[in-house]
Amino acid sequence: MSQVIDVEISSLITKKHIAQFNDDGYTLIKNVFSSKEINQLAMAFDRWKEFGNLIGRTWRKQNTIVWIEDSVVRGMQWPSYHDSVMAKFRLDTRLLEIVEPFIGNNLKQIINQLHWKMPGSKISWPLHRDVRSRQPVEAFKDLFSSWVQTGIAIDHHREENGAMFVVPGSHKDFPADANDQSLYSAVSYKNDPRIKPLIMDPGDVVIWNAFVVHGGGFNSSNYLDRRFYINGYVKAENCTRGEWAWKNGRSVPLTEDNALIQFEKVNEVKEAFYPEDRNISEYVID
Ligand SMILES: O=C(O)CCC(=O)C(=O)O
Repeated sequence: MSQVIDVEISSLITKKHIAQFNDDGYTLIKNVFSSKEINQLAMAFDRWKEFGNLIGRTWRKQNTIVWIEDSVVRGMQWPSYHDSVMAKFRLDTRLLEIVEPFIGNNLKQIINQLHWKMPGSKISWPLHRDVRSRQPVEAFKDLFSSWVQTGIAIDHHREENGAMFVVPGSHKDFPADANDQSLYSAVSYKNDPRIKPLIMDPGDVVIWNAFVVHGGGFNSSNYLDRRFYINGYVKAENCTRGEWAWKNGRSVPLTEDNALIQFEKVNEVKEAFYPEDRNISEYVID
């Protein structure tokens, strides 16, 4: 990282965070949420996991989807339409304070996502760049500097329980061309000398660039769950999709009208359904 004298930009972001984000493609902000807040989020995660166990198979209602693989609840998108705890934290002013120096305060949201990795589960996220999921490409302008993904650690993230790995600097390895599909999957980076686990404690927040290589390994621990709350924001003027998050710094709560994000038929198919019953394959995306 370049030598930077550390100066606070806000109560959470310093010049070092900004330099690390620019140089490495990610930065970690420690102790953003208190243990009480994390307990609240952990309970919300558990309620959705129980919901997943009850419904038993991958299930969708408009933008909200619960992914179940081999009877294991592994992820979910857009709980916030139906869950006041998740909805509260997606618009928490501390998240705005963290992303604002990078993408401003007039923001839409594309990702509102929960990841579980239960001990011993066969869940992993092979190394990739998130640009792969920012589709269609033409809905996003200048993705490199208009998009930030955030992740809140609910549990301790350690190598043994499936912490995310990141390859610092890999966002600059190639021109940031969102149309270049050869960038999307990045499994060959597993032997890159720069790769490192992202060690997080509950309440820490990581933010990363759409072009940095990252992914997560297996949870091989016996007891440590590994839950991660992910919210991705984009400069509103550079994206034609998404739910509003903040308009010039003022938070915008969700309504029951779902915006077009990743589910193309969001306004055609309003009922809940099991995609399998309609011969629809649902892939886990990010
Ligand atoms: O949950 C993880 O370990 C990885 C998440 C990830 O790679 C992503 O959200 O793009």
